[in-house]
Amino acid sequence: MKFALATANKGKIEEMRNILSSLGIEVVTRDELDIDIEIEETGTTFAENARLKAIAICKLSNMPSIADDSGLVVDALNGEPGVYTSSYGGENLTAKERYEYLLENMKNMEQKSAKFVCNIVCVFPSGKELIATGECNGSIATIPIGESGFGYDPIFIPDGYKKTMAELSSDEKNAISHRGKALNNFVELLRLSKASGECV
Ligand code: ITT
Repeated sequence: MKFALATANKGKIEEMRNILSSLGIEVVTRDELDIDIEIEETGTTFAENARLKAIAICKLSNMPSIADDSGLVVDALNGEPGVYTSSYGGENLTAKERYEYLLENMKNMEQKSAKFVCNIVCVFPSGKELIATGECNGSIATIPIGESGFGYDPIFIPDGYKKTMAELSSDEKNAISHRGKALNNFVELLRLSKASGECV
């Protein structure tokens, strides 16, 4: 079975494709399907937004569709930017400008703890839905370091590491990341639902 990926974010697409192919799941992207639409993320939770994206792409592709909604939850900022991570600091900023804005807001905060959260929702043409989550705990760095990954990786230090997510190789990141965990959980659910004879 082939799955459509509902994300338009190139960093996510690369990671999702690598992780899912290592788990035996083949995916096609929106670009490959020639689907060019803006999906409004009007939900107030990661799960709601992932569901909106998966439903939209499932309708257009008529394929089982996997959506990722994710973000950075910072304790000292009362959970911000959370579901608004992709637009934190305003519209039309670069990824670098967004994490610089976050670093500025964290400048005088002693508490640096944070986590990346990922919700994966898969919607099937039958209407069946699977949802899986993953989290990666860590802390916010004082200065950005590293070139790998995307988004806020240069300012996020995973627990147990002395380097940022952007200093890890893609395999190292995928093994511990919120997305890696959520996708592993999703594939486990998919296998269970197939094994139990549920029609997907
Ligand atoms: P799609 O909706 O098309 O999937 P998006 O970038 O808008 O792409 P989200 O609404 O889920 O996706 O926004 C999540 C943001 O959180 C994303 O833009 C990144 O800035 C950040 N983010 C999520 N996962 C990340 C990761 O692994 N490393 C760094 N930043 C991440």
